[in-house]
Amino acid sequence: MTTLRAFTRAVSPAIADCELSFIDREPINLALAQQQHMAYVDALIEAGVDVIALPALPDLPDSVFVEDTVLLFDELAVLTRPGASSRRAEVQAIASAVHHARTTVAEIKAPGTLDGGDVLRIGKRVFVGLSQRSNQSAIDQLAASVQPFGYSVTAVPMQQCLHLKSSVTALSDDTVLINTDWVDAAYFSAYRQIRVATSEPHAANVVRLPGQILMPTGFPQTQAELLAQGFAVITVNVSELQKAEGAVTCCSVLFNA
Ligand code: CIR
Repeated sequence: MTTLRAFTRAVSPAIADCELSFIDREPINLALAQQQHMAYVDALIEAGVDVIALPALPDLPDSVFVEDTVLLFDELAVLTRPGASSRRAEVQAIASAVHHARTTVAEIKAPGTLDGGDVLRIGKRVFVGLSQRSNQSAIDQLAASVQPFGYSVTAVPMQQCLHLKSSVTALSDDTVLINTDWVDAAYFSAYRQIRVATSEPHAANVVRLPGQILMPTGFPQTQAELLAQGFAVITVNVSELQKAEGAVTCCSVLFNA
């Protein structure tokens, strides 16, 4: 049986200086952010995930959002080159842990930029947001790295939110949760689509765990819809991380051990 493993990284004490693109800056309660992050990690552990908890990086405000720094496929890892230059040192910080996880490690190089939050993998299909953070050069580099392993890569233009996974994530191999105001649903026509409630535009970012979906608190209508559709749902309060424009996928990199 394969073990599901995850990298996480503790909240940086500098999180107040995080990058923000689509939301206004509000004070972040650091102690609460740390507590909420610990509860998030506990939820992963409860769900049976083997968590590799990396230490906080005091000089890198956004480093809790490990998802953006590396993509982990079964066959290889791909170190990213984040679109925000303030975040590039986060990649070096995770590289040695990544080399323990995978023997083949590719890297996105300039002029490519790629945030892991823009990469949605469903089986052998890889959708990549062509966003403010991720560009065509990186998508071409990623395709060259993963196509030999049988993956197909599709660029998905999007403008209205930070990352592709702000607008769509997978609930299962055949179903996505999607905000069609932020991404063109036609790209996901091969999947059954469950739409977020119109009053909950930020609800599409959820983590698919074995047998259950992890989502933030505060999206009761979307949560009820998932339950009605037969998904088991667990929730975590990540209010302070949301003020840093994070959500639930961004705080971990899940991979098969
Ligand atoms: C940023 O703007 O880069 C961070 N403040 C938030 C990154 C969130 N990452 C993600 O959803 N994958």
